[in-house]
Amino acid sequence: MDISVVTTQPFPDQKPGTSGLRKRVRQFRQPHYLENYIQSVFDACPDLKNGELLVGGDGRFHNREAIQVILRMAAANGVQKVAIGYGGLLSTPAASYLIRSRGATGALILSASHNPGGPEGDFGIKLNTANGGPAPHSVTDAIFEQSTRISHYRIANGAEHVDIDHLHAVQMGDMDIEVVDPVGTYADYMATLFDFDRIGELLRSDHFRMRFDSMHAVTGPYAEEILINRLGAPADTILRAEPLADFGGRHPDPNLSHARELSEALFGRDAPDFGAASDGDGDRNMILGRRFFVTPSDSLAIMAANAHHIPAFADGLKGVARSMPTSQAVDVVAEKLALPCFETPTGWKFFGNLLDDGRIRLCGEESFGTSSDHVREKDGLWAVLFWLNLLAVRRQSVEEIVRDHWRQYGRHYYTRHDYEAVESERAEQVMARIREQLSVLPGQSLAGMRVAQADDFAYRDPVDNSLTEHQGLRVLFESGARIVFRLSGTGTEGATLRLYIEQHETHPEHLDADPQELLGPLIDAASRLGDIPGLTRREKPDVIT
Ligand code: VG1
Ligand code: CO
Repeated sequence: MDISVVTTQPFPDQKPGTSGLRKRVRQFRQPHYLENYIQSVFDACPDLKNGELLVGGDGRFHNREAIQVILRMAAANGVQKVAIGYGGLLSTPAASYLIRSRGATGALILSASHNPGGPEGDFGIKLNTANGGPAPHSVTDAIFEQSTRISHYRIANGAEHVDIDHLHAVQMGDMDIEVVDPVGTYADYMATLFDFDRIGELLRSDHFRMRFDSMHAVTGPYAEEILINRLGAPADTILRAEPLADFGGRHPDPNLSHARELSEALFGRDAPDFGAASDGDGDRNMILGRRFFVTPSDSLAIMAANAHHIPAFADGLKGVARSMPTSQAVDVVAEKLALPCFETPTGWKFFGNLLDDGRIRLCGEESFGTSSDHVREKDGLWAVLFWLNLLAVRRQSVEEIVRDHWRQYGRHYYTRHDYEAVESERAEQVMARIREQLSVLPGQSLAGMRVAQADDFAYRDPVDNSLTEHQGLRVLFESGARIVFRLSGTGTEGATLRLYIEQHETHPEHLDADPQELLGPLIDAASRLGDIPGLTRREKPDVIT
């Protein structure tokens, strides 16, 4: 095999964010850009070479080209074996499962998750390590460090284009390449976690209908295999099943505005009983009942309270965790069940140690992410199957289950307001304005509530003792209400300011309010605190979830 050692210059912007390196497609297509990053990964993580490395993506534009480059670089860097998802497709949760079940060294997942795709859209690379989870901070820092002083990369010359559309095995120099089918393996695994007999009965019965929106992203083949082929749901259950390189021109982001057809169906006449959607790479989930939206934070709490109904949790939960901005609904359940409950920074990588150490079995984020110790990623279809299993066992509607939960634990009114593509300097000014006030806020009254504590969230990992600082600014009220401000780490243009607001209501007559209305005073207080309209020049947020 003929190997080139190509001279290159560092790019200053290859710092991975909350979930991998995410940039515009056009940035990724600059000469040497992808190559520099991949070489930095191999240099910073030499262990990836000593075994099988998984490669695949959510099918977005540039996926196939990037896979061919990665194969040639892997061969030139002495990787023993690369396993590729059939057609170049590999969902993030399936990648996590395959790493664990095949004993792989890690995975390169080519995805910018819920960000739009296409030539004008985004591309991204996530690195998962041998435990199946996203690379921890220490690793992503080392990759970034390497990317700032890279001078050469290695790539195989003249290697043939590898056929990734057939299940077969080939060689590139000394490196083995195998194209694998992740779908069947993942479906088999799901069947061990849930009661497929009962879910199948529900899906085949005349009095239950569901819709699952694959958003033309990676979950289409998985949903078809599991929901239709194995569980017997009718064919019209799945919307937008075919993975497309531009996701049909839309954001593969499972929320009420981007999953428009699904929300129209679920909120329209003759609505189905259950609706769900996942994102580009299959790790997120949105859960809907008939004319009813389940907040991701509530979904996590309800899962915790009902885990005993699910075969996988027959032995109990051990503990639970949520990311800091996620509502405290799960904390209340954990307290009642006398389970430890951990609060981690945003991003799945922070759950890894807790899961590996057996301290928790269930965890989630407000951003439509929930999962368990069955993998080391959030898992969209897993969450859908959890809800289906629950509906099959409890024989109640989604709305009844949620309302029951509120009656028992109170309702955590919750909203997230996103100000997208704000000029970075202005977003920093908002954060600085709030940071300045942290020390004087305790004792003050905002929106008629007394502030108990205000801080810049830092997390001490209880397993490896590492400290992660500056993970969001929190204003905590004596009532338990919270305001949180954070800057996103997944955007590709300017900065995205996220404002998270939460208030717990337990009075039986206060369980039915409109969240935007009930939280109005806190939202106004937060907006004033950061002088958001003045500093960002935005009248209102771009996205409200
Ligand atoms: C967002 C979410 C975070 C999630 C991350 C990756 O990050 O808020 O909860 O883990 O996306 O999700 P940020 O930094 O933009 O707030 V995915 O589906 O991209 O892997
Ligand atoms: Co995702």
